[in-house]
Amino acid sequence: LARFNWEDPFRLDGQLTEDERALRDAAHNYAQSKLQPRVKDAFANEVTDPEIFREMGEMGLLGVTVPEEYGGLGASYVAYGLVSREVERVDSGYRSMMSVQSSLVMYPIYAYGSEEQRKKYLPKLASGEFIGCFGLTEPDAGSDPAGMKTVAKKTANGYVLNGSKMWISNAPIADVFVVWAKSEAHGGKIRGFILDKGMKGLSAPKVKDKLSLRASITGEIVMENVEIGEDALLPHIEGLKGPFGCLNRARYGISWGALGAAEFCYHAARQYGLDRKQFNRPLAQTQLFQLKLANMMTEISLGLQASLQVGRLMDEANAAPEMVSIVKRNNCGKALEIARWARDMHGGNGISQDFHVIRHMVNLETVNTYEGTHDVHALILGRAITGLQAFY
Ligand code: TGC
Ligand code: FAD
Repeated sequence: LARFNWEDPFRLDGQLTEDERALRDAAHNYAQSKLQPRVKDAFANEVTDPEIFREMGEMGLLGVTVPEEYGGLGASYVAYGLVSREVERVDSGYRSMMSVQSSLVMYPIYAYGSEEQRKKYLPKLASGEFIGCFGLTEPDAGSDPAGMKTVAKKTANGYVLNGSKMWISNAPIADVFVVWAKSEAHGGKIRGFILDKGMKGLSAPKVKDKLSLRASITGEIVMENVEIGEDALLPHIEGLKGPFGCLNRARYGISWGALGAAEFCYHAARQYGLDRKQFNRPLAQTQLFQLKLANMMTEISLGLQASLQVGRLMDEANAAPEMVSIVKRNNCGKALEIARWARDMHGGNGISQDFHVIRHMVNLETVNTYEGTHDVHALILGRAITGLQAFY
């Protein structure tokens, strides 16, 4: 009989290239040795150590898919997914820091930017010397970013920006702000702009007292008559497909990341069930406990296979956005469910920071919401299935 491995049911490992396995292992070792020891304090005290960007940069974990000439690794989207999975195995907030930098800041500068913009920003973002953020969401425009109010007005030498963005990962510590605004000079179409920290009229106050994703700093972006030159405009994209092009990549990375958090919870629940005895036998020897573990393993292994397939198609430039919606939505929803089961299976200990499962559980509430909520992705898929638009 072929052997079965409860940690890798469909032998994902054997479906990876040598380079992908090597990067995954490096990310695993970094996350376990440098991030895991920090996370309890970071989450408890709501602190984000900017040094983490430098460390990730040194390890090559920022802009994994960006070509080497701009400081990236030129690696596959599968490799990027594997890095997300390892970082989020520790905490969704750390993966958030990494994926915003990679998919939402470096990607648009690479894909939509001028050669000067690429050279100015990408190497420093790849090394972690610069921290980036991505401003799309506004207080009155979340699921419906087309409703944004931020505007760019033409001036003699460039543009002046007014508006505010809400719930922006990394913003309070960011050096580079990729901001989306309606540009009057372009018929009111959405355009991307790169803003630098310290510009007059630009501020990024911290959103305090989050009860989820506390290790990842979140802020507003407030723009009051921020004057920028023509060279701040991302020249090669117009319309909502600009930010969505970035989101396709970030959402895909999240589909792997959420399962990293789920795997942590699954492994922790299994071990807890083996160690703890009630009614004179290990909890893991009860039928209900085993049913939950079987469900966890099944959902994680199916989800990983689906993300791997989407990643392979992405590497062939042949992945449809709806495929990404399937894996973002399903993997986040299942990961949240798995974290809730794991919390329950730890009994009272499940609510203690020391066992980590409740931290993953509350983090995954955010992961299920940002980058398109669970329901918004259902509507994207519903539109693809029926041809009928149900948003409005
Ligand atoms: P719709 O009419 O569907 O499309 C407008 C234009 O965009 C194009 N497009 C896409 N292009 C590339 N990839 C995609 N996935 C695309 N989806 C749409 C589309 O072809 C069209 O182009 P054109 O040339 O015809 O103009 O737009 P809509 O306004 O009806 O959109 C509806 C909806 C719900 C699909 C969309 O607005 C949506 O996805 N809402 C969710 C918003 C969201 O995901 N926000 C994320 C903010 S960033 C974030 O959360 C970062 S957290 C990261 C972290 O910390 O890790
Ligand atoms: P809403 O759009 O108001 O949705 C509220 C509820 O209504 C949801 O359940 C939703 O599914 C439902 N709903 C909405 N429309 C419909 C509909 N048509 N039919 C049925 N139900 C509907 N944004 C950025 O731009 N950059 C970032 O870096 C970033 N980081 C974030 C970090 C954190 C910690 C959080 C919490 C959010 C972040 N976001 C970021 C914002 C995130 O993308 C939005 O919160 C998300 O897109 C949802 O928007 P909203 O919060 O305005 O909710």
